[in-house]
Amino acid sequence: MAIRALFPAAVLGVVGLVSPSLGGDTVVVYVYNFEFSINPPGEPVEDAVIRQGDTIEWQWVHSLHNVVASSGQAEFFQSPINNAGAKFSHTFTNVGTFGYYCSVHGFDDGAGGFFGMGGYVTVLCLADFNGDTTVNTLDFLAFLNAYTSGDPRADFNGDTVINTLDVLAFLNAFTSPCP
Ligand SMILES: [Ca+2]
Ligand SMILES: [Ca+2]
Ligand SMILES: [Cu+2]
Repeated sequence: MAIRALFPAAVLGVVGLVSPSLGGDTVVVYVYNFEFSINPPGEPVEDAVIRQGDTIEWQWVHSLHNVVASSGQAEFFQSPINNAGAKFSHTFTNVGTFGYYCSVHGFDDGAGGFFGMGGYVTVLCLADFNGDTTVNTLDFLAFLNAYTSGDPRADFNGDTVINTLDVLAFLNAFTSPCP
């Protein structure tokens, strides 16, 4: 396509795309003895990286843990002390990295972090298409690359069709200040 021809293949080739979707999705974080992770117990412990408007659903694998946002942050959430099988959700509208902890096995450090059992949720700006926490022309290139190659992530407005409305939606996000 003409748009692709504007950019050398080598440039497009190095643009990485982060897997998370573009808002409105739910990402699961497992709660178990004594970690929070997007991977189940026995697999590497990894914090969630989502985009504005996505929801984290914590799922309890083991009992007697809770989820409490560290104090002084733009996002607040707190679950009861739950048992295995429980679920708790929070939708993130602010961009940034948000600490949380289990008040049974950890505590608030008073600065957006924690001691003991805790984790972080990183929320990326919608226009941060390559997921490097900065919105710049690389995101524009990454979007164009996805668009011209028919990558499902180019369905920026989420209507299941990739067309010029997605370009407009991306440009709108790209030119809007990221909250
Ligand atoms: Ca970026
Ligand atoms: Ca679309
Ligand atoms: Cu705990």
